[in-house]
Amino acid sequence: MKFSVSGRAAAVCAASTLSAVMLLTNGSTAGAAPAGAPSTAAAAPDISVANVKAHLAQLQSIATANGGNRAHGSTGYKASLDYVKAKLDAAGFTTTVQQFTSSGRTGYNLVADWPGGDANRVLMVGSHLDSVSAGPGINDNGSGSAAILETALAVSRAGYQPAKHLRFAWWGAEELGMVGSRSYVNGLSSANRSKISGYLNFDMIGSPNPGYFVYDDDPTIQNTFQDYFTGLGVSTEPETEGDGRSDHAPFKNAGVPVGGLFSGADYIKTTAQATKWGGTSGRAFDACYHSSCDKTTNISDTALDRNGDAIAYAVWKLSA
Ligand code: DTR
Ligand code: ZN
Ligand code: ZN
Repeated sequence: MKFSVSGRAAAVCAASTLSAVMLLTNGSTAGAAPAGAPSTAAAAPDISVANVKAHLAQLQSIATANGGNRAHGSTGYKASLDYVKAKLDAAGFTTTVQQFTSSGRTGYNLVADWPGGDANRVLMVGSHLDSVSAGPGINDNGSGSAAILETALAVSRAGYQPAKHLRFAWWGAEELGMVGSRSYVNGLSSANRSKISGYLNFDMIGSPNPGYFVYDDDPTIQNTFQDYFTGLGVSTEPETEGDGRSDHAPFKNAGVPVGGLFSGADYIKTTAQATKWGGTSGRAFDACYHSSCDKTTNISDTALDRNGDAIAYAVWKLSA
């Protein structure tokens, strides 16, 4: 079923396993990146932690204005998606909103393509945008959502024109079991799935008592992140307890190389970890995990800053 709404085109892609999926794009076509000082520099820009925190403040305001959360099926979730989409549309991305149904409620994924690059080699960057119903979900996962949004805006500001095609995604209903990302992967043809050269996932990257964990799934992606932290003089640990626990899982199950960063949830920081990373041993990395206190005060600026810059480093490096 096709809609044409004032310069926008909408089309239905193949029904996902959950329900018919509707696409609404902003209509700008893939092609040369918007005019700007073209940059193919290998060096990634600094990601302003102040800008990332400004996005988090917006997500907090949205939750406060919508019953205190941004959960799947809530007005707070859709308002969060509208906020992110507006920033990306203004920055020259081609955005698509995918609808799906889960637990009787409508969910949405936001997919944003940066025009240009090799359509047969797509680097994807994703985070889930939904919170649990208990609270605003600022660390889980406003932190990942805001950091990749700011990275996407940095790509636009730089007029970056990488060899690969860049695609960013904000997933719905991760807290219900990676529903949005699974719907996306299930909706891909095998040809389109094989074009994805890698998927980078960021779920909880600003934990207040942070650890520095790097997904240990794909060695090339893992080494890229480790190189960044080595340059900072920050040691990392492999992320081992998250297998299957976030939106990288559907991509990994489909054979796509995956990686990502994690700053810890309700597990307890050990003495050895506190010695190398600072913070407090014997306490959770994020004591507000899935709680009402997961607010803007529940963030380590240092972890958010370091992880945001690591995301940009990896995007520039892996898309070259
Ligand atoms: N499942 C995520 C939080 C989470 C717990 N362990 C990991 C490991 C890697 C990434 C994410 C997570 C959530 O509650 O959204
Ligand atoms: Zn969660
Ligand atoms: Zn999460």
